[in-house]
Amino acid sequence: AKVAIVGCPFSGGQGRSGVDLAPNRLIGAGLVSQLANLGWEVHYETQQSFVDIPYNPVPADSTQIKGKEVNNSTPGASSKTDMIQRLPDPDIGRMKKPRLVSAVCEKVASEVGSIAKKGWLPLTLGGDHSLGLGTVSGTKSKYPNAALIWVDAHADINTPETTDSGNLHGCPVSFLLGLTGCNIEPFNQWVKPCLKPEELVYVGLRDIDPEERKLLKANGIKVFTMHDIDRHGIGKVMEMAIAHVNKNGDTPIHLSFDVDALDPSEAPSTGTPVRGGLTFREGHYITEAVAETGCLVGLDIMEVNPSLVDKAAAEKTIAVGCSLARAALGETLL
Ligand code: DIR
Ligand code: MN
Ligand code: MN
Ligand code: MN
Repeated sequence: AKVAIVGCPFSGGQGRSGVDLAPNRLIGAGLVSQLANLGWEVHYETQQSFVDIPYNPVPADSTQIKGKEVNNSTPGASSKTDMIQRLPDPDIGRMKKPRLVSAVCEKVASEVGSIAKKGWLPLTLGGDHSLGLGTVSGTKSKYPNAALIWVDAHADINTPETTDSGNLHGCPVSFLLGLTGCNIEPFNQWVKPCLKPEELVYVGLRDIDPEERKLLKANGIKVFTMHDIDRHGIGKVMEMAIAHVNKNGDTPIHLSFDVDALDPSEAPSTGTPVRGGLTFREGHYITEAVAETGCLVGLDIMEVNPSLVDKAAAEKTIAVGCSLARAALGETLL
């Protein structure tokens, strides 16, 4: 079987720089040979320059000089990035960097879609979780009935109207569902609401905004919180989660894994850590249970930020990111 790694050095969906360093660091930790050792044919050219688009890709605290050459290229982006005249990307309503996030996600959707259409498994390395709008759109372009398992401390289901932070990494799911307020430029130029509420299940939630809570309930979306995991155990929770979206055992599954679902003791280097998260084994059990279905058609490892905390924390978080990817690709199955 073939896996194609899509490295997305992108941080524009939230406010902390460094999450764009993750793809290179995950690759540098040996992910390509690790997956090859599992028997996969691994395709990885170089990380795509998804940030080579004419909007300012740098964090809000960096200088943006309109009409001049800007010498603050994102690490990992090609040097020609420096020559691009960056257009301003002012907020639209509450949304921060809407044009940049939309343009990057559109490219990711096209890349993931074309990999899926070749019958390969796309493994997207974030970058922040706004990219999930791109990856799931790509998966859905090949598999319209695909289910989505979203593993996260957060629900990422704010709409442009409900988001308090304005950070689009808190909003990808609402665009996929086509919730009220999401039919908005620039996203409505390409996003197809492609996900039905019953095709979605969450695992690991513990930090849900009040408006998100209302949206989850109003749309009847299945959620397994940390409380549910405590009550039933991860084995039963994954049995119920998979049964919910994969009734006949033949539904294609996209797994989008935000490493902040793990407890900060296991994945400390991430932008929005929340205590009380998944243990190392619970996190791996989730990926193993999905691997066991044989239905995995898309995988994301998101929100590793190697610039946060310290070197040891970054290395630990990178290692667990690689380990989750391996487990999802069958490492621990007999
Ligand atoms: C919050 C936090 N719900 C927001 N979301 C995060 O900004 O919309 N998502 N951190 O990963
Ligand atoms: Mn997330
Ligand atoms: Mn999260
Ligand atoms: Mn996030």
